[in-house]
Amino acid sequence: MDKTFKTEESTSVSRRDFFKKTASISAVAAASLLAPAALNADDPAIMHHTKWGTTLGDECNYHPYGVPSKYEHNIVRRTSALMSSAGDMHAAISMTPLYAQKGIITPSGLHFTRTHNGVAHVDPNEWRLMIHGLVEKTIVLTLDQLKKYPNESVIHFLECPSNGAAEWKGPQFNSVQFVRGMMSCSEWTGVRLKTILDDLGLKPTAKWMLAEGSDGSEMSRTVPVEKVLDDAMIVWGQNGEALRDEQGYPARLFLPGWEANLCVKWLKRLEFGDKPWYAKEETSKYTALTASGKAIQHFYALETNSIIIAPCPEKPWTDLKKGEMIEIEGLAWSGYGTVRGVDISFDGGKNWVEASLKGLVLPKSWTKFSYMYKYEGKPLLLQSRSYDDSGDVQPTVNQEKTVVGVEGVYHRNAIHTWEVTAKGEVNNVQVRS
Ligand SMILES: Nc1nc2c(c(=O)[nH]1)N[C@H]1C(S)=C(S)[C@@H](COP(=O)(O)O)O[C@H]1N2
Ligand SMILES: [Mo]
Repeated sequence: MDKTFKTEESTSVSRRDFFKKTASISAVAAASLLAPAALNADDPAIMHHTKWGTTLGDECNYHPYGVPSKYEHNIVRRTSALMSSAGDMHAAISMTPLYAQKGIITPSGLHFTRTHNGVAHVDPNEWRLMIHGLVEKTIVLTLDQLKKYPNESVIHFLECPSNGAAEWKGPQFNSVQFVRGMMSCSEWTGVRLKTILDDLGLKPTAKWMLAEGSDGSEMSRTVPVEKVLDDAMIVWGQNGEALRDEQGYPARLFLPGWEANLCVKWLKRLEFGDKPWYAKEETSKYTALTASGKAIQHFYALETNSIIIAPCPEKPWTDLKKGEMIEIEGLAWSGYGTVRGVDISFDGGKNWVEASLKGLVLPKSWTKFSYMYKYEGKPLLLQSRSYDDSGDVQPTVNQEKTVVGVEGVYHRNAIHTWEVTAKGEVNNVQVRS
């Protein structure tokens, strides 16, 4: 029997009538909101029984650990030989498909991954964490012992400080995944380092902490003790389950808002000292050469940034059509605090309108922004510009260039531009002013 629906006039109509009704409702909606696809009452996809509606489905537990629909097979991380050590995929980076991002949580299987010596597969029974140096009590923790500390869950982005670096001297890739995909956002679960240190006792002379990984790269970075005692964590949970191997299973360092490079994976050792260690990754790398020839060292938090993910070259929807209402959507974030707002420009930065923030607006997290726009079939230079509660605003390419020069590849947060052509195609371009 047909289900009945109440219309605005409050009359009862059959299911078929309902489809006719929607036709007239759509005409109104087209003018005010989105232009829906033309209604085709004879569309076989809606008029006939489907294969899946007339056969038995799979048993409910056919995948004890679920996987995405097979029709989503194209939504994957991607690598580029250009962002690897001479094409070797052990020292490489794979990027998150931002064009397919829903909400602010990246599915764990799509978290961007950076490895300097390949993905380590650590046996949790053999994993140990040593904490020593300028502490009253040295300890070696098993994973079980670590997890006995009270835990917290927090939502934060993680971003490689060279995200977008390939773009710096001009557009390289016609893809949002390659332009900004060295970042993801997750719910992380673990213990605050302060909680452990309250237990061990930090000596007053301790000013720096060395974190060292157990993988072949022995990734090590030094962290100022202020950050350690503020919001630094050792995390073992990601989006409701254990960390993925790629993200440092069974436990990694997590420094909210700071360069992902500092968030040492497959963590093995924390040592407290009175001066920085000047490890390889904080001398030859992860410093910023400025125009004067001097490099900036010890800059950690990632500046406010944003990127439009719809529209983008990967076409999250089909081609833009003249007269269509579209929802311009993007991600904004700041390692210094909370995103306060995002402006959108359609003319390469001459004029700006304010987008709205939607969903959760959290510190050091991705924040979604949105703007409803009627596409008139004219070429656009589409930009977003975020600002945060620390007072920072995203600079233009030229403004950033005067401060940090052109050589450095880290902490690039200049305003990004998509060109929308009169045909509705979206291209990666650079507007400098
Ligand atoms: N032990 C270890 N930790 C590491 C790395 C590594 O190669 N080994 N890469 C670092 C870099 S450069 C980045 S950008 C982040 C990436 O974290 P993800 O792979 O979880 O996204 O991990 C950091 N921590
Ligand atoms: Mo990185």
